[in-house]
Amino acid sequence: MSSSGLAVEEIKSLSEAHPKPADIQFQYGTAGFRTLGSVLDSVMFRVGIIAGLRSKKCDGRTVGVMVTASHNPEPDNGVKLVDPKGEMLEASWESYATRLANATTNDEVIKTIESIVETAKIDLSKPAKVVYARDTRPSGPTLVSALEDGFKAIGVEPRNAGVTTTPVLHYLVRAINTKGERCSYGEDSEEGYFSKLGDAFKKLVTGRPAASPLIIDCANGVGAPAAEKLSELLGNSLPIILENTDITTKDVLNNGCGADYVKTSQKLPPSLANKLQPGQRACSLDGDADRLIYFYLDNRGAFHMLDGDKIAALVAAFIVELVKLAGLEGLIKVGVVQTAYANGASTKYLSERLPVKCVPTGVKHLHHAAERYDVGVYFEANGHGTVLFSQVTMETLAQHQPLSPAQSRALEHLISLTELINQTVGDALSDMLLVEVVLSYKSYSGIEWDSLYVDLPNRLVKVVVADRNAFKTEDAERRLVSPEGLQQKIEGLMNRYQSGRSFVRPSGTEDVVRVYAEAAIKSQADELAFRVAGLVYDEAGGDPANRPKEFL
Ligand code: 16G
Ligand code: MG
Repeated sequence: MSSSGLAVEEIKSLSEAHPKPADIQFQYGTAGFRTLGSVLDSVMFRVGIIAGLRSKKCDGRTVGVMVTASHNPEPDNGVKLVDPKGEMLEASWESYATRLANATTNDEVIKTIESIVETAKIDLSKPAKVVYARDTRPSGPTLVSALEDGFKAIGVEPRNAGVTTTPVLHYLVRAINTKGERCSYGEDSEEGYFSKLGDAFKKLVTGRPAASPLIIDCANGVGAPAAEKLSELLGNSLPIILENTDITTKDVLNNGCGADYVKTSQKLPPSLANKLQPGQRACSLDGDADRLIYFYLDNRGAFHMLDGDKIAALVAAFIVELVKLAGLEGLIKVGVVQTAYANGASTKYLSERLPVKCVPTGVKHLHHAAERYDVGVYFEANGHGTVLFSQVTMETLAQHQPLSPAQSRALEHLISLTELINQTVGDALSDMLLVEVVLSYKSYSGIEWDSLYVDLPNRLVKVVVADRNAFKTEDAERRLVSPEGLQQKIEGLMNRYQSGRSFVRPSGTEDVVRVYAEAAIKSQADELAFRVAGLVYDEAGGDPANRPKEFL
């Protein structure tokens, strides 16, 4: 042990085994570190150290580490940290993680750790506890051992949660840290998670007519074993048919299936073509089961998608109704948080009924904004979201004296919803149960749910540019401030289309600029998107010889 309190020699010798690739710069972005699994070894080792430091900083409370690349292709992998309440890592620590990941030599690794310890005022004598898990990617086991070396280097008491979903890991972190407390989040095990969800669901659907079978597309990922456990527990209370459950064959993960495939291609996963009956409900999870998209085929076999916006509309309206029925109107205010990607029709539908806030893309922005409501419903259009009940709301629910059996029932339902919903993070399985509860209460099929409002046709286009950082936005990413003058040009185009809306933002996860456009008719939405993409390409100095031919 050196005078700084670090086991310098031990860190150095372990670090030796996990050298940083010379030519790669890593960045802790909106979803943590994420790139090809084959280049992430040194990052994992160093994230193990950062996790230990974070736990020490949090007075020895348990933090979480999830090894996953979510909906990305199978060769990718990634890692993200979870703070003690089960939330995403505090933003200021993202830069510490980035700095340590990019230290070039062993000496620099030590120096960077020392500098983080000093800047963040970390007491190294505190204990460090970390719970960690991985998804089903083949690169997972090796990367996890690098992570474990990092734990060893900084003296972490590790707890391996094995192969599980991202939301389960978030749940575990919160459950471990609230164990034995009045605000205990539940039993700190995967079984505890499933029984919490399952019990709440069964309570909510008791006495309701039996549901017809729901198909779950598990993206050939970690959602498959998880959904299977859930399905066993639910028994007849929700008949489930699992599809895309192959977690051993190479290259099938997220390939032609899963929530991202459905949302981006706006198509049925081909593997479901002969399985999904007209009118039957189906949903897709992503590769780590924190995103959910529903869909169905109508009587003519046409595909209809029910995305995060539709989930938000369904759920928010239901909670507002229960709050009224429970006699809590005025005491509990429900609000919704969306991003610029929310379909204009959903924003219109929701704003006519309750307060709606728009924030920049990325779960942490939505989560924090939702915390400001008594009940905050947040969803990204891509299917990531949840509902947060504030501490005051939880107390209001616990203390409220209902004046009638109807009020009492509504109150019980609200309390069960707080158990059913994973309030730490968006959770595909928990959200799926939530949707199923509302559909059951409203006696809605997918068709009735879909008809709450009609989506404006929309189009998403990627533009590869030399420097995406040249694109800067304001007003929750709805307007560009740089490159100068481009926003005016975009608005000039938008105004030419009925219900036209378009915005441009640099991606936080890929080296591209994204263009979103919507308009009253599909061909116009496409045209607007490709025109704006063309403007962006030219403005960013794109080579005319390589200009994609669809850009107008
Ligand atoms: C990340 C975000 C997701 C966001 C997406 C946008 C988290 C956990 N995930 O996956 O919320 O929708 O990035 O990607 O925050 P983009 O910046 O490439 O468009
Ligand atoms: Mg995911």
